This record gives sequence, structure tokens and C-alpha cells, in this order.
Amino acid sequence: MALAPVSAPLSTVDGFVKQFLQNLNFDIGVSLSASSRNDQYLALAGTVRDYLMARWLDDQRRQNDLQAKSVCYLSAEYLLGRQLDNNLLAARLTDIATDALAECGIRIDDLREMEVEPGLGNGGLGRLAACFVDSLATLGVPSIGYGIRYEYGIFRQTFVDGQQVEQPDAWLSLGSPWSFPHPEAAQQISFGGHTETYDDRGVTRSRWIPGWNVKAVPYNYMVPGYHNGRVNTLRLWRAVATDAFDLRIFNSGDYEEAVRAQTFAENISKVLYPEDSTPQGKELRLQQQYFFVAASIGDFLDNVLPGDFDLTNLPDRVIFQLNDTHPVIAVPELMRVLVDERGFEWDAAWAITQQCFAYTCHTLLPEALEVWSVDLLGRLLPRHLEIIYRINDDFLEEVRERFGDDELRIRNMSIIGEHPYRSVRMAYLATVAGAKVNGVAELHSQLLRDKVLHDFDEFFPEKFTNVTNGVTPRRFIRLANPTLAELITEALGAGWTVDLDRLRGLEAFAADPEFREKFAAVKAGNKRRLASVLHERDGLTVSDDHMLDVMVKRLHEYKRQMLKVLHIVTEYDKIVSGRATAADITPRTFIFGAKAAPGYAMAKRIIHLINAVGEVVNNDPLVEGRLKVLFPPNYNVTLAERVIPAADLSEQISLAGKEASGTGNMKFALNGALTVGTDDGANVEIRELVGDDNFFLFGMSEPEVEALWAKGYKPSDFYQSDDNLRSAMDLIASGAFSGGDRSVFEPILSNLLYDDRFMVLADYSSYIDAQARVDLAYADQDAWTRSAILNIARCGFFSSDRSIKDYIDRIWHTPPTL
Ligand code: 26W
Repeated sequence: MALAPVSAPLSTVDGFVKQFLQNLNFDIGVSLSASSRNDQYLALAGTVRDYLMARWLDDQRRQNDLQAKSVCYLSAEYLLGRQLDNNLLAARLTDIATDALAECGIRIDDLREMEVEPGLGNGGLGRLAACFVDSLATLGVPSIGYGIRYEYGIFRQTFVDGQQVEQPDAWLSLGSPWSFPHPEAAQQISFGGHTETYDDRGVTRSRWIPGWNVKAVPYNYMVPGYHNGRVNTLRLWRAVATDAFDLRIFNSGDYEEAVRAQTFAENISKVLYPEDSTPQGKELRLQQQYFFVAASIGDFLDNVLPGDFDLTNLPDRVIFQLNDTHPVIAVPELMRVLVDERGFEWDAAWAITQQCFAYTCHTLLPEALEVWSVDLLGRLLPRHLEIIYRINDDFLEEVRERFGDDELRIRNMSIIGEHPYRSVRMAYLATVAGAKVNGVAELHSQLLRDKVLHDFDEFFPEKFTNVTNGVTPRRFIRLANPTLAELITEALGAGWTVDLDRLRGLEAFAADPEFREKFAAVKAGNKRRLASVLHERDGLTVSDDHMLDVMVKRLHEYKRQMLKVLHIVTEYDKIVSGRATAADITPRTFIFGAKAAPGYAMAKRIIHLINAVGEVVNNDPLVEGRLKVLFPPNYNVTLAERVIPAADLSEQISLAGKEASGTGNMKFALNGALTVGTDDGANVEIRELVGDDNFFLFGMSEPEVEALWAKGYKPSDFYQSDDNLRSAMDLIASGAFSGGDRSVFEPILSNLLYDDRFMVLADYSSYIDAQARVDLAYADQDAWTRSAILNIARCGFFSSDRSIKDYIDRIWHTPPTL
């Protein structure tokens, strides 16, 4: 039976006011006059939630009835950003809510500011997962996102004397109106203990006798599709102590021990690991990984599938998409459930498992590929280790059959590595077990096949495919850039938000002077908006008449923030050395946003240097305010939504062959910034689409990088032979940015001169040339605007809707059920 249409009155201003006041009075327990902004925010969120609720329940029931094949997206990270505006937009409630609150004497903008974004991810991979759940709901694909409800998300970054200091992100402390805990649907998750064999009517079987367990409690988040009445579910797990465990200890009278045990259990979902490239091999992280995938698989089998389901047909009902290696322990977990708990023969279970997983790789850096020491894995998950060994034995047997006793090949392909210690290579396990393996941009997928997983590509070439990343146009155009969205709708009509290829229609408008003028006004408005945000948030000043040159992304040496620093110092150096006057320099504001992993010393030093350069350049009267370096702390999704629409120039300057895809690059292009970039990741595809005239390409290509390594790269040769470079580095070395202290940034400089793994010095002169072309192009504002519009018109391909359709066609085969 369909639910009563409780939502009907909510789609009127009067109905909305009533429900809002009702929530304020009865859920929050305050009168309007006594309510705080946070109370009002919570009541508003509750009202939006009420509106979506009927659809959500309806959807769950419909999906249940349909029994269609579902995607279970397994991701340790979801970098969601604020929910209020997104949910208002999806439900078409923005105007109604704005008016309703105005009737109550409340400015909705003030309430928007109350929301603390759930920062449950590090960077690109986590944000991609958030874009994907948005597209899955908008396209109407049966799907569940599974992950971890960290109590503390990515740290809040502050600067003290220019250096990064991390603060805990207590995002739940003022309430969490978007989620619903379901303690009754908890899963019990076990760890530790040992395995034993036993005789099952003449067959020897293994079983796991765990040492301890915790409860996984699901928190459900609504994921509304855009204007389609769909509401999908994101299910994030929280760890709590099991009752039995508690009781036993309480009864023994050891209160302290009971509290300790509880804390121990709850630690599992306490905090997001802030590393985003160098896995530390920490036990708690492996606990997190197993905790959430075991809960998710258990949930799907117990609660989503009907009770009498024959698991032989599991591949018809589900595909588990592994977002990088973080959830790969799901592979032996499904095998354990099938073999140990459901009585399947090994081969039958393996045949099922191999069809139920697919793996997305998000990196090319060898040090980012996760491995777990056999020691640790065997201690925490002894049965899983046995299963991994068996998978590996069977696999290597097949390799032998095909290639003979090629021991080198066998060693290279083994899921178990031996050096420097015995370990499980999670990427290899995922590749062997997965039906498909994909990279996240054309170049990246090619390099995976040619290099990182070359032997596997030879062994099963049909597994490998590409799905180029995408970003959701709902959040990154509609919400982030409402004036641009209006201009596009004015030009093209509605509909482009869910069919981004229609942006092509803007090509014709790029030639229209009136449209260009309107576009320029939109950009100028976005710059003013950013200026006011940065002023209020950080006391920073953005001048109206500067080019905004933006580099926002995690701080990592391969992304080469140092190349950007060297460009800035070169410009400054020209002025202080008298090689140029301020008047010769195109006025630019450089904006950085970047968090460094707390244990990544070099990255933190580079942050310090950026702040130090800003301090000097911004205050030197010789510069006459024509160069500004701004580094607002704590770059996050909320700030991204303000920075990206205001940008003129997007910095995508990683060493070719290192950035798997990038997704910031897409967001900037779709908001009409031009890119200065290397031939890396998805930059390659952006450039192909927008054309060379509308993209500033520089630097070595990936084959050129390889060739230079092969020949022998000597960074000091570049330092010696390039006067600008030498002078800029010497200026830093002189202590000019460190109060005369030459030691502060010395480690950065010697790293560049003697190590320079990411070839900053080799690409420097090409980068400086590209920036000169940028200046030249920017001098013709009208031509620049035309290029900006063409960037938007030609980048519709980068909608995450297209990515999801590619996943459906190439990997999932799960048609939408709209
Ligand atoms: C601690 C271990 C670890 C290692 C890698 C944690 C997280 C990672 C991620 C894979 C890092 C990441 O976010 N990768 C980025 O994924 C994006 C989405 O595909 C790509 O666009 C970026 O190029 C890639 O760096």
C-alpha cells in the first residue's frame, strides 16, 4: 500500500512553515523566539527530511519488490560536503524553504552556515564516491553506498606561524539531522582468535573461532536524486561494544574494564586516517576496513536479499565495487561466508565471488599500493589469511599452467610478497578476484596495463577497462555557481543538469558578444562573492582586478605545489632584483588550498614555505599589490564551492604519469577556468575536448619523463643552466622568506637539487613559458572569456552521470529502474 502523501503540504510555503515550527517545538524542544540558529538549522533539516521520507520509504519498498541487480559501492571514504542545499535542490524546495523561513523572520543563508560538512574523506577518491552516489540516485540505479561513519572526519587545518596544526573535526557535536541509526539492524563483526578443522560427514572443513567481536550499527543517509523523486541510501557503519561482551564484564564487577572494552570497540569508527597516499600498515586501519566490508556484505545477504535466496545466483543480484584497495578484504570475507557458513564447495564459491567484485584503482604511485603484513593479517583475521593463501595457490597454479615454471613471473604475480617482509598485496588480490579492473582516466588505465599490473594484463586482458572520472553538475555547477546555472538555462533551456552533453549548445554563444559580457559579469560576481567569503572567514583581501590563479588539492610532492611556488618566487624575484618593475607584471592573486598528511614532513614544510612567501610578497611595497598569495586554511568541499566558480586559471601541474585522473581539473573547466596543465590524468582528455587553443599545456609527456629517467636525470644541471631558476632558488636559500634563517627551507631546496623525484626542475622552464602565454592571453579579456565559455561547452563529458553510465555498460550491467 502506498504511504499517505505526508509530503503534499510541505510543497507549499504554509505547509513548510507549519512543519518547520512543529519540528522546532516538538523535535528540538524550543519556541521560535527562544531558538538558536543551530536549533533552527536542525528544524529546517528535519523539515526537508520529512519531505523526502515518504519517497525514501517508497523507494526501499519498490527496490525490494523489483529484486533487480544492485550496485554495492564499497568505499572507506565519502567526502559529502554540506547536505542542506543539495537536498533542497534535489527536492525542488529551495524557494519554498527560503520563503517559509522568511515568514518566520529567518534568513536561510544564516542557517546554511550552521552546517558542519561531513568530511569523511581525504580528497579526490572520497569526493568521487560522493559524486557517484549522487549520480546513482539521479539515474535511478538500484544501489547502496556502504562506508564508515567516522566520529572524526578529516582534521581541521589551522596555521600557527605559517605552519599546519591539526585540530580534531568534531562534526557530530551539534547534531546530525541527516542520518537515521538502526541499532536493530546491527551486524556482529568478529576479529582475532584462531581457526580449526573439523570433520563434516567425511569432509574436512575449516572454521574460525574468533577472539572478540564488535557490533556494527548502520546509520542511513538519504541520497535524493535530482528532481526525480528517487531517494537512495548511503549506509555508514558505526562500531559499538557488543552487549554480551559488556554484560559479562559488568557482571564480573569490573566496571573499569567494561568501560575500557567499550572504548576499545568504539575506537574502530573513531577517526578517518588522514593519509592519502602512503598507507601506514596500522592495525586499526585494517580493523576499519574489515569492519565495514563484513558489515556491508552481511547486511546485503541478510537484509536486502530475500530469506530463501539461492546464493548460487548472487552475481545476478549484486556487484560489489571496490573503491581502491581499502575494501578488498571483502573478497576473502565473501569466500568465508559462502564456504564456512553457507556450505559451498570452494570452486563453486570462487566462481560466484569472481563475478561479484570489480576493482577501481586510483593511483600509480607504487608506495600507495596497500600491503598488509601476513603477521598482522593472520593475527586479526586468521581464517581470511588461510583463504588468501588458497586463492593465491590456485591462481599461481594457473599461471604455471600457462607460462611454465617461470619463477620470476610467479614471484612477481604472487598475491603474497616476500620483501621486505611477508605481506598480502591487496591490489593483486583485487585484480585476481575482480571481474573487471578499471583505471580512472584513459592515460591512467593504459599505464595500469602497461606498467603497474602488466603481468596481469597479459594473463587476463579482458578484465581491464577504463572509466574516466566525472563530477556531479548538481553540486559543482547548480549549487556552487547559481548565476552561471541561470545563464546556461537562459541560453539552453532546462534539462542540461541531467544531460550535460547539452552544454555543447554554448559553443554558439561563445561567439556572441552579449553572452560573453553576461558570462564575464557572472565571473566577476563570483570573484566578489569569494572575496567576501575569504574576508569573513580568514580576514583575507581579494582585489577585483586580479587574475585568480588557483591550486587547490592535497599537498603532495607529485602534485608539485613547489612548481607553483617557484613561479611565484620568480615573479617576485624579477621585481626585487630590478629585472622588472611591478608595472610589467600582470596582477595576479594566487590561491592555495591544501592539507598535508600529519606525518608527511616535506609536505608540511612546503605549506610553511607557501605561507612564508605570501607573508613577504604580500607586504613588500615594491610589489605594489600586484602579486598576492592567499592560503586560506582548512580547504574543504564547502570552500571549494566558493573558490572554483571564481577562478580564472586552474593549476593541474602534476608530473606526467603520476596523477591518476584528477577531478578538480574537471570542476574548474566546467566553471569556466582555463587550465595550465601537464599531459597527465584526465588533463589529457580535457585538452582533447577543449582544444589546444583553450588550454595551456606544458612539461614533459609521460614517455619523455621515462626517457629522462633512463638517460639519467640530474636536477642540478637544470639549476645551473637556468638563470631564473637559480636566482629564485637562491632567493629562498638566502633566508629571504625566513627572516634570514637559511636552515628553515634548506631541506626543500636540497631535495629538489639532489633528489627531485617529481622532476620539478626539469619542467620549470616550460612552466614559466606557459605562464607567459597565460599572461598574454589574459591581456585580451574578451578572447579569454570566449575560451572560458568553450571550456564549459566542451566539458559535458565530465559529468559523473556519464561515468556511472560507463560503469553500467562496461562493468556492472545494472540497468536503471526509474
Ligand atoms: C592511506 C592509503 C591511501 C592511499 C590512497 C588512502 C587514500 C588513497 C587514495 C587512492 C588517494 C586518492 O584520493 N586518489 C585520487 O583519486 C581520485 C579519484 O579517482 C583521482 O582523481 C586522483 O588522481 C587520485 O589521486
